[in-house]
Amino acid sequence: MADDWQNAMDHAVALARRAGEVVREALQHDRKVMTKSCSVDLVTQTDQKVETLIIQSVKEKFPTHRFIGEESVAAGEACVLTDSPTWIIDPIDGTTNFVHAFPFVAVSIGFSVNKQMQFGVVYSCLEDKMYTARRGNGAFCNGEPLQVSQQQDVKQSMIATEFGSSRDPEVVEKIFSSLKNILCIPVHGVRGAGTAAVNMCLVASGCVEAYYEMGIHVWDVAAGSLIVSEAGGVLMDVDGGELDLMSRRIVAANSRAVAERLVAEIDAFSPPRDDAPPLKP
Ligand code: LIP
Repeated sequence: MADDWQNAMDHAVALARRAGEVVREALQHDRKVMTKSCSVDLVTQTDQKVETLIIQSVKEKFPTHRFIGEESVAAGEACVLTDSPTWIIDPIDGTTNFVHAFPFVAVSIGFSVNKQMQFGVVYSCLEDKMYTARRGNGAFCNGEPLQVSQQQDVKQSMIATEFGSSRDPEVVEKIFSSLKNILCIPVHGVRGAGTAAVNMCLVASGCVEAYYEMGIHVWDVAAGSLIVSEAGGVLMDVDGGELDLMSRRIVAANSRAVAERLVAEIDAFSPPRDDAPPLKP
């Protein structure tokens, strides 16, 4: 069975590279933008094209596997994680960046079995950085091993986060109060690449000590979560409990000390879960 997962991972890496070519090409002349849940929740034809490319290819090679894909869920498919081998796909993580040609855009492919991530692939396609992790085998960027930062003092740390795509004033209030609390610890700085997947790879690479966000989705963080833990990092919920990939909340850090210090400052809220049953019309 182990070899099967390695085959699947090799296929994921090849697909992420092919998807990256499509994204780079589209960036030159095909950024027609549409909206999803609200006017700032963007999608493009390229998101849909790349997701279809990945899912069709995986279906041919691994016909029994299941999928959770950002655009398939937006089109009405269920977002349920079962024990079956499941590909969790964000065809373009950083769609807003893509629309504005802000140069951080990633293809994110996670693979879970028995609700446990087995491998994660994040291709930051404009930087040509291929981040990979296989459970128990470490994390890599373009084949070079990754290691989280050894900094234990949050006051010497750089933190990554995002503002997300909700403009609900209560949500924005909590995002800003968390940000203010964390800035004023004080930390060295706060950054955001505009993609959850790349932010998590920056934690794995030791460039930032931690990343937190409320409002992300399972496809944004599934692959990155394994890349962080295989690089020696820790994952938890924003309340300090165990990470639940469907809860739309995450802290990914180099150490428990830094993660728990951030948790103490986060003004938490609970967005509707990714696996919540659809609202009745
Ligand atoms: C986006 C992220 C971004 C985050 C948004 C959103 P998309 O993903 O990765 O960093 O702030 O909440 O989920 O929509 O570009 O795949």
